[in-house]
Amino acid sequence: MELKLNEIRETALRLATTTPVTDMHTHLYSPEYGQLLLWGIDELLTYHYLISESFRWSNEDYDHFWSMTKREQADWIWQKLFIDHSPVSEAATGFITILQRLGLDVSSRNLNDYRQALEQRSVNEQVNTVMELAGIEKIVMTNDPFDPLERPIWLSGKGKSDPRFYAALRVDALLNDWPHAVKELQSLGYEVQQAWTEQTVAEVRRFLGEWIVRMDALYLAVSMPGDFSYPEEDHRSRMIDDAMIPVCQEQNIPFALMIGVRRRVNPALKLAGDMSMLSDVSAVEALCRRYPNQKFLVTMLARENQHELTVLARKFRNLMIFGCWWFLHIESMVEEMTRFRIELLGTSVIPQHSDCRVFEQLIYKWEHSRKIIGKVLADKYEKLYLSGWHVTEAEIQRDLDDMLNHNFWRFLGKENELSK
Ligand code: RAT
Ligand code: ZN
Repeated sequence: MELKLNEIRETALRLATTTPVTDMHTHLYSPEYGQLLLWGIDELLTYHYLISESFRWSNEDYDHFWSMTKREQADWIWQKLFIDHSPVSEAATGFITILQRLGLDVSSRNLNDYRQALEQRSVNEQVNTVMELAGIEKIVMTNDPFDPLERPIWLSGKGKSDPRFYAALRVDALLNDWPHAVKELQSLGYEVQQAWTEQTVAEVRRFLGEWIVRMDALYLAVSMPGDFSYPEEDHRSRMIDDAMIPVCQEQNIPFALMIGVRRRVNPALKLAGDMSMLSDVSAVEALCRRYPNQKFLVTMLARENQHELTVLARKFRNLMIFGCWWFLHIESMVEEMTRFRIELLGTSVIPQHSDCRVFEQLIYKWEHSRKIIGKVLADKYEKLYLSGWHVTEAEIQRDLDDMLNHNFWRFLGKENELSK
């Protein structure tokens, strides 16, 4: 049934906040992964986004901070960002959204009460509650065979025991730290060497193929610095051309590139010390042109790259842009990016991924973004209505299903996963 003008906004917002989501890039794990699955108040407060914000209010020695227990660090961050100042940043407001949605009394400001309330829950219970509250149906993890905590789980065959969780094979070291990758590959029994020999290429391919199969990985993923350039006479281009693309094609999976990070500009902040960096969109252009049958999932970290990248997606159907990544995952940027992506590409984008590291973050990251996506769509449907094009609720649902769920699986050629 066609919607009336005064029903459009309410319908778009309601459906945007309830449509089931596939979260196609996270750092979350299923409960089988034990300590790798982070959840609870202290993990939430020590999220690296909040760590870097807290240091702006303190001369605390970095090493002293890192020597504190997790609970002490959480107390310290709570004091700085929630008590001494108002929690108005995206990550701080997000923590408040989580408390509220979990039914905790935000106005009490009693951190120990919040801790106790969550500590009474089991991890399985919390995973179910959060997925239900956030409306998340499927979660794609980030999986690294070089991680000594993660590898044994895969080798014991338990890596993919929860059907709601999917794997993505992360290959940063192969592209960005080859000497380290060589050591890791050798220790796993692959006969590689520093020099790019035929045998090394064959062994890298064997490694990638075996781990894609073992993980049933949905895609190959890497984060790249902004100065990533392609094609070049360098290790990265050889690795991509000789090993990664051939294996992706054999296995029929996309290659995901997250471009524009400058790692550890302040090493003392550890994970919180990474910076964003302007990137060269023409590297992606060259890849899409050279490999028209290879699918690329791409996101970039600099705001300045977003428009050009969106235009590029108009030129290459093998390019799917996704998410508002990391420092762009703030309300003003999500709104700006969602609006011009829809204006340039219609609904043929994946507007958001969460990048969550702590399980309850799914609640705020998706709630904040869903509202913006609903608002931007409502503006467009209202405009259409005034021109005489009247959308139905079913059509709005179809559009949101595409953006929040189906586009990803369709791009992968795995629509069958949608009925699981
Ligand atoms: O968003 C983040 O938490 C970053 O630290 C990175 O993990 C980034 O998302 C990445 O996947 O490299
Ligand atoms: Zn990430």
